[in-house]
Amino acid sequence: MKKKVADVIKKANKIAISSHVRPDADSIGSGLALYLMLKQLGKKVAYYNTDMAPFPLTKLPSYEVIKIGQIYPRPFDIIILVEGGADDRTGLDNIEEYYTINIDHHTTSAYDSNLNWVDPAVSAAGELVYQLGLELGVTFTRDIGFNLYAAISSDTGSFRYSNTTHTSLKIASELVKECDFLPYEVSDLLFYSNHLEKVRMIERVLSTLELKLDNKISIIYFKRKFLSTLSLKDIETEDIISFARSIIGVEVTLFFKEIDDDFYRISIRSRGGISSQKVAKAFKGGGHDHAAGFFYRGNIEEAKKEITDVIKAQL
Ligand SMILES: [Mn+2]
Repeated sequence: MKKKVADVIKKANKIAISSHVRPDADSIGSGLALYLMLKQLGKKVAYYNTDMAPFPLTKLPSYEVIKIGQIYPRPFDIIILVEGGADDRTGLDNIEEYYTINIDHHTTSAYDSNLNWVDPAVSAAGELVYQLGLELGVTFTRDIGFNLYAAISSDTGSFRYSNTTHTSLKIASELVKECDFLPYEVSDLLFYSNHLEKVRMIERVLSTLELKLDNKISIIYFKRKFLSTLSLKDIETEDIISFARSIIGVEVTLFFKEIDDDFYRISIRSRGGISSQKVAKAFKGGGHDHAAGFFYRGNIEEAKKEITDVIKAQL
C-alpha cells in the first residue's frame, strides 16, 4: 500500500492535505511533515483544515502554512487525509468530488477513501508518513524531523503508552540522528508549555474526580462554565486524563466534556484487559484498544451508570 500511495503521489501535481477535525499533534505533525516532503518534491501543495489546532500545536514548525477552510471547489489532483478515516472526521464538504488517500492507524477507519493506507499496528500516523518519506526518497530536514517526532511522541504519550514499540523508538531515534533537533525541544513544546490558566483548569477538573466499581473506574468532568470563568477558548485534555488514570488500581478513566445541556463528549482510556474501543462501540463511538471516545446525549448520572455497566460486563 505504501508503494501504491507513493506512486499516486508521484503522478499528481496539485495536492491538498487535510487533518481530521479537532486536530491533535499526530495529525498536525504528520500533515506538516507530509506538506514539507511534497514541497521538496516540487509539488503544488496546499494544506486545509476545518478546525484551528489548539496551542501549543500552533507552534510546530511551518504551522503557518495551514489554511482554515474548505477545499471544495478548488481543483486538486488528489487530497491526502491524515487520519481522515470517516467522512465526519474530515470536516470537508464535497470530498467525493476528489481522488482521496487516507493515511490512518485507527482500527475504526471507514476505508471509504479511494486509497486507504490504514495500519493499526503503528503507534501514530507519523510512523506511516516517515515510511512514505523513505519511499519517496525525500531528505529529512529539521522541520520534517521535528514534526514527525512530535507526532509519534504525542500519540505514544512521550513513549509511555502501550502502543510504543521498537519501531516507534527506532523511527524516533533515526529522526534525532538525521534531523537537526533534540528530543527535549519537542518535549518542552508539547508537554511543558502550559499557560497558568490551563493548570488552573486542571485543578478544577480534578476536583470533580470520583471513583466507581471498587475504584477500577475513575471519572472526571469538564464543565462548560470552567471555560467562561477562565480565559480559555478550548482545552487540551490528555494530561488531565493522565492524572486520573495514574491512580493505582484504576483500569478505566472516563473524561466527560460538557458540550451542551445534557450533551457530552466522553473520552475513555483503559489499561489491562478492558477495551476502550468496545466500550465506545456500545455507544456508537470508536477509537483504539486503550483510547476511544463517543458522544452521549442525556443525563450525566445516567451516562455514568450505563457506561459502568458496559465496563462491568467486560471485567
Ligand atoms: Mn494518531
